[in-house]
Amino acid sequence: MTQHDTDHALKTGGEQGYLRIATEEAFATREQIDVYLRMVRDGTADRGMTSLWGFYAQSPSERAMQIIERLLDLGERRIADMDATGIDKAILALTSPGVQPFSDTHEAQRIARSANDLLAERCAAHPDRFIGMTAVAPQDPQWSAEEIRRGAHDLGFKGVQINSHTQGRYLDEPFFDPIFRALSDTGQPLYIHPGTPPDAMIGPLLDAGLDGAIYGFGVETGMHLLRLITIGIFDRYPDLQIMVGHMGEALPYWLYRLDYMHQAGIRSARYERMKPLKKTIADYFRSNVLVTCSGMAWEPAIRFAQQVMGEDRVMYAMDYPYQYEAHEVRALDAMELTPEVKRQFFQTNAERWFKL
Ligand code: 1DF
Ligand code: MN
Repeated sequence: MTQHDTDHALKTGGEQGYLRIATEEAFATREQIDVYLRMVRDGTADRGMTSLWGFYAQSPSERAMQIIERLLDLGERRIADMDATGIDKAILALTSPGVQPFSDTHEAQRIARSANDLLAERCAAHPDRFIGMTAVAPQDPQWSAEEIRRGAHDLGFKGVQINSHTQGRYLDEPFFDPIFRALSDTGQPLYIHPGTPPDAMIGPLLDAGLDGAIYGFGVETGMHLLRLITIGIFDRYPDLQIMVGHMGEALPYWLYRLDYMHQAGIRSARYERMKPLKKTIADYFRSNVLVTCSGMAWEPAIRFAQQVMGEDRVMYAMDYPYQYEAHEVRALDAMELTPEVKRQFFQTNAERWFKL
């Protein structure tokens, strides 16, 4: 294979010098989608869920129908799709927003728990292809902490995914601390996956069609990570690793300005919440943040993040089934990186940070 070959066959097995481990891969359960539909129809869904799941769960379009079908499969269909695009292993999580919008906390717990049980069973059936992340119901942090421990100790999961805000609340509130305590105790990474912005934020995004994966996901999730960094989450939990997709939700590109203005804000004591931290924001990105290229199969962005964060902190993700594109895998195979860095990107960084 030459460096610029972009029509090569995609095979699993590592003959190109690395396995491909995809780190932001989604599945759904029927009961989860049924609750989304119920909420959209009875008017209890927020505006973001009405936009996102009103579309995927009801649209007769080819995109929506295929995505629902693929989300619900944790067996042969998914493995065939992985084989066809050369994906050796998928790190799987309950699709966004998980159970986080459910107003009935017991229903949220029941559906998260049964999704975790199902995922564990499917991972055990395909141990060399599937790896799981625990789904939680942050509206009950203590229950979530116990589920994180069950995921790590009993179910064999390797991380925890939270789909950004929970009914408009952000993880920097002390209310959610039991979740960070459990992550710290189990040594597991937290993947903050996007969800649609809460009603307080979505207005001018939604009316322009910018609320979802095109842009609203990224700005809301990037803000969530910044809320955590600026409250000092990594001073409190120095070993915590937080992963974000979509090339860091644009934050690597912003690091210079973030640090300049953060420091100016601290010096002038403009905001009570904005306290001095042990490190700069850019330094936390080099010690506690990991990014994946989900949805952003774009060499310049990948190389930039490698440059500012380190080559050990940028990982491959496909975002199946939302971005199931063989040509993107080929384009990434053809990136002008040394064989060692390409292996880090596709394989060994994921092995290291998920402790596979
Ligand atoms: C979409 C994209 C939906 C991503 C997702 O989960 C998702 C989409 C509901 O295109 O609507 O995970 N994504 O991560 O880019
Ligand atoms: Mn995703």
